[in-house]
Amino acid sequence: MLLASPSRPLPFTPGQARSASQGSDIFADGKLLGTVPFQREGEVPLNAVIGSGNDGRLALDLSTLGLDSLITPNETFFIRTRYPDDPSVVAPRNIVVRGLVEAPLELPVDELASKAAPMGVHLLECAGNFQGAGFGLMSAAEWTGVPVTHVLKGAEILPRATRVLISGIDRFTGAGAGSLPATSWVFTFEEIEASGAFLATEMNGVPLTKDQGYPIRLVVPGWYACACIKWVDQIVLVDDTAPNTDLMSEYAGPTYQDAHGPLDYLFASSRGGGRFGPRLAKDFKPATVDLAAMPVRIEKWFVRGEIVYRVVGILWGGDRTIRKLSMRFHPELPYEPVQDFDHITNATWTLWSHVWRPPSAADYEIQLRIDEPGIMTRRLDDGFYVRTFAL
Ligand SMILES: Nc1nc2c(c(=O)[nH]1)N[C@H]1C(S)=C(S)[C@@H](COP(=O)(O)O)O[C@H]1N2
Ligand SMILES: [Mo]
Repeated sequence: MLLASPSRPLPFTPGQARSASQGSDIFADGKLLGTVPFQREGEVPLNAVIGSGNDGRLALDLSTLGLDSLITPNETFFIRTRYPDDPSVVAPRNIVVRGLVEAPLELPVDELASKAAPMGVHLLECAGNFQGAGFGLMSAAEWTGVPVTHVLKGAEILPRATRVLISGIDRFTGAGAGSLPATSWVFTFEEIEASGAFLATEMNGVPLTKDQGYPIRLVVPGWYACACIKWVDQIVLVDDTAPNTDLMSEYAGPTYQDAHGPLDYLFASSRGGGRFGPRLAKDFKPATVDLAAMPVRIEKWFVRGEIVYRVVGILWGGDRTIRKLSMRFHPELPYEPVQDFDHITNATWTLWSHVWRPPSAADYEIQLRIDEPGIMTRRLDDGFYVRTFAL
C-alpha cells in the first residue's frame, strides 16, 4: 500500500465534524495516518503552470480541499489556455458592442470596472476536465463584475437580433482566423438573463490575472467554463443565422450537443483538427453543468484501536439542491447513502465525507449517484468521475 503524507491538516474542525453527523465524532480522538493515492492519475503536475499560450494549463490539486479552502486562491485557480503568447496581442481597453445595433458602442474597460459589484462565489469547470489531471480543471472564486444585461440595456438593439456573441482578443492568434470571432460563444437573451451572466473584473477581490482573462472575462453561472470567454473585447448582436464558433464546436461533445442535430458536420478549425457540432449557434443547447460528485481524498485513520477510512469528496453543478447522495466502492458492492452531506448551494462545490470500514484489501472504484427524480446527472452516470485506488 502506498501512503502519501497529507499536505494539509483535517478538513473539518472537531466542532464542524460533530454537527455534521455521529459518524464524524470518532475522528476527534483519532490519528490521521495518511491518504491513499488515486490510480490512473498524475499525468499532469498539479498546482503548477505548464506550457504557454493556447497550450498553457494549470490543474488544481483537489485533494487539499477543506472547509477553509473552498475558495481557490488566484495563484492556483485552474487555467485552460494561458494569455496568448503572440506579442502583437494587447489587452483590450474597450469593449465594442456592434452587429445588429443602431450604432456601435465603445465601453471603456475602466468604466466597467468602476461599476462592478460583488457577484458571489461561482465554480468554473472546463468541460474538458479529465482524470489525468486529477479532475483539477475546476475551481471556485468570489467574483466582482457587471451583469451582461446591464451592458445590453445601454445598446440600441435592432428588433431582428436574437442572440449575443461574446468574443475575446485571442481570435487574432493562430492560423486563418475566420470572419467571425473564433474564441467566442453565442447566447440567447434568455440564457444571459436566466444564468445571471456577468462581465467579471475581479476574482477574490483583485483584478483578474492575465491568464484568467484580464481585464474582463465573462462568467456564466451554471455553465461550463468553455462559455466563460476571457479577454472580452467584443459583444456582437446576431440573429438565428449565426454559425457556431470554434469553441462551441470544440466542446460540442463534452457539452452534450445533439450528435444528430440539424446539419451536423465536421469542418476544419482555425486551431487545427476537425470539430463537430450543429452548424448554427441556434441549434446548440445551453452548456450547463449537471450535478456531479466525486471523492477528492481517501484518509486513513487510526481510531480507538482500529483502522478506519474517511472518504472526503465534493458535489457541484446542477440547478437544484438535493437531499441524498449515494456512493458505492465497487461495481459489485451496493450503493450506500453518504453520511455527512448537506447541500445548500449550486453555485459552488459542497464538501461531503463518509466513514468507511473496507470489507477487505482490494481494488476499489468509487462512483457517486443521485437518486432524486428529474435531476440530470449525465456525466456522473456515464462514470466520468469514477476514481480508483487500491488497499
Ligand atoms: N478568449 C478565450 N476565452 C476562453 C477560452 C479561450 O481559449 N479563449 N477557453 C475557454 C475554456 S475552454 C475554459 S475551460 C475557460 C478556462 O478559464 P480559466 O483558464 O480561467 O480557468 O476559459 C474559456 N474562455
Ligand atoms: Mo474548457
